[in-house]
Amino acid sequence: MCSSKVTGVDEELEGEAEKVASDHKDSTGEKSAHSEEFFKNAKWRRRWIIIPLASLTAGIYGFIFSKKLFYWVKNRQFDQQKGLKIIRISAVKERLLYDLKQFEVRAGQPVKLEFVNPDAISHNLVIIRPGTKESVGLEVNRMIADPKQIEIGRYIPETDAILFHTEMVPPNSGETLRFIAPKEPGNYPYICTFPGHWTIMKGVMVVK
Ligand SMILES: [Cu+2]
Repeated sequence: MCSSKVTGVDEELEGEAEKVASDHKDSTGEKSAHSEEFFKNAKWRRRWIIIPLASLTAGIYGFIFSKKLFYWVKNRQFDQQKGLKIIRISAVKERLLYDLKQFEVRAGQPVKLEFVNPDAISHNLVIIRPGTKESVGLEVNRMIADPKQIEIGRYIPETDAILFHTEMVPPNSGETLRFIAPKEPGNYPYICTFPGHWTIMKGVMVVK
């Protein structure tokens, strides 16, 4: 009798263990299904961020590249023109001067002007209409009095007197200007509009 009672208890315990095991199995299975879903969602969330970001980056680089390619082709076409005049002008180190004080071009001639600045400060090269040196110079002086313009540091006044110009060229760099010489013959001054330079840093483009 005693033994049958023990057997009964054993059976009861075995049943409980099986139930616990089965519960555990269920809960583990559910948990793993949840985890899978979570990781799947995270993966998609990452894709939804990465895909537009990658597309945007590719678009920006594509735009920059196509713009550079456009100007490269345009400049190449310009440089292959018949009768192209190539002029090279350099700023003179520590002298506030250009190394070329005068050059000649034909009216309507394509001109490629390579300006280099080996000096320790910035310079530019601004080609202006005949007889406007003083008025452009005074405009530049006015700009120097404006702290905002000094912060911008460009010193290119808004005036019809300016025909062609480089930007302010930093030390040890250069900029190339490409333009068609004016049709009107005359003496076209070029000046540097860095504060205080225009009165001495100058030259003349003679159009014949
Ligand atoms: Cu200068």
